[in-house]
Amino acid sequence: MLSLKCFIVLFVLQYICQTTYCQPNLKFFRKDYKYIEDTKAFYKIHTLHRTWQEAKERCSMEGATLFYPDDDDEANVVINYWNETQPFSWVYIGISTPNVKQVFETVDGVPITDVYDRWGPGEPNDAGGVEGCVILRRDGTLNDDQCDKKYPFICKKSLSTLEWNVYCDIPDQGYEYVKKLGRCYKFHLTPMNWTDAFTVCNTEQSYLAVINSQDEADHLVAMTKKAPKDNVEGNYVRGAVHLGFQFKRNRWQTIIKNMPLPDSGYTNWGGGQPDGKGEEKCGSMFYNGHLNDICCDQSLFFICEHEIDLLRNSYVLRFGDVFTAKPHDGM
Ligand SMILES: *[C@@H]1O[C@H](CO)[C@@H](O)[C@H](O)[C@H]1NC(C)=O
Ligand SMILES: *[C@@H]1O[C@H](CO)[C@@H](O)[C@H](O)[C@H]1NC(C)=O
Ligand SMILES: [Ca+2]
Ligand SMILES: [Ca+2]
Ligand SMILES: [Ca+2]
Repeated sequence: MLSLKCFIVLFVLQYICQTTYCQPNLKFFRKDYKYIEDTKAFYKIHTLHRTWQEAKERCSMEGATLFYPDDDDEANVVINYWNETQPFSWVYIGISTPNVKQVFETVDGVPITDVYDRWGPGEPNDAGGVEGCVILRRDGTLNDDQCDKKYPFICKKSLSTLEWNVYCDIPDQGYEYVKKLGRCYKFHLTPMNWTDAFTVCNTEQSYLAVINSQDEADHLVAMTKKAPKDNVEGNYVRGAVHLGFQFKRNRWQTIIKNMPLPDSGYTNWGGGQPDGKGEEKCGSMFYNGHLNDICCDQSLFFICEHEIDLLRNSYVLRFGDVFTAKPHDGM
């Protein structure tokens, strides 16, 4: 009975989604990606040089994959965009030799001959016997190169693989809808400094989480407890997560409308905090929910908060019930 009701509601929801409310959004992935209609995909040119492996991981972290051209048309379209926006001469693409030397395949395991294999003159030459990763030159030709060199790269997300997080009204499936609070959160397991964390939340159409009530604090504590963070290695500070407040204009304020922290609804500092004496200008929360000031350059886990636009998403109001079901139940 319940599942039939959910089925009908979800069906209606999807219908509304397709015809009115969600349409403008369907071609949105993240703020930092550019949609190109010709290839029906989103791209981001990363200017920070990374090794091939780092580049691949970076794209994956953004919910995308390391770009490689599917064919001549896509190579042209993307190089054209690259020519218009960035000066560098080559980028890593998602093609390497993961298994056998000189046997090139894409990051998703497709032989290079099934996609784009316009090698430059004399390539691939496996120079020095150490070239296993492929770069694309601006003229459209490929070269095998050393995987630990650092190059810019391009990430891609095709429209057809874009899933919509119906609960949160964004594509990122990493966001979890919290009914009690009427909004969504994502715990980020890649530690970053406060500034980078702020930017990452922003590109996900969200903001570095701001606690506005004890309920919200309790939820962030529970989320932090649950997050599979114990095996994350690296040089970062354990025991606290970045949050959206900072010391600015001689006071602690949230990043939302620069609201003074005491007006935010939650000011439960940890014992003795803030203790940075002006050195620690960024906001964080100890795993137990108490607030802490911390140096902005310290890497920590962090939580993004996403508000759902109730006006555009009026079905949330009308079909509030639907949120007791999973998005794909009965579909
Ligand atoms: C991009 O620029 C390169 C070098 O300036 C040029 O050889 C190439 O034809 C251009 N490609 C496209 C698709 O605009
Ligand atoms: C944060 O890290 C980035 C590198 O990811 C660096 O460029 C930036 O200067 C750092 N910011 C602070 C405040 O430490
Ligand atoms: Ca080569
Ligand atoms: Ca909040
Ligand atoms: Ca402190």
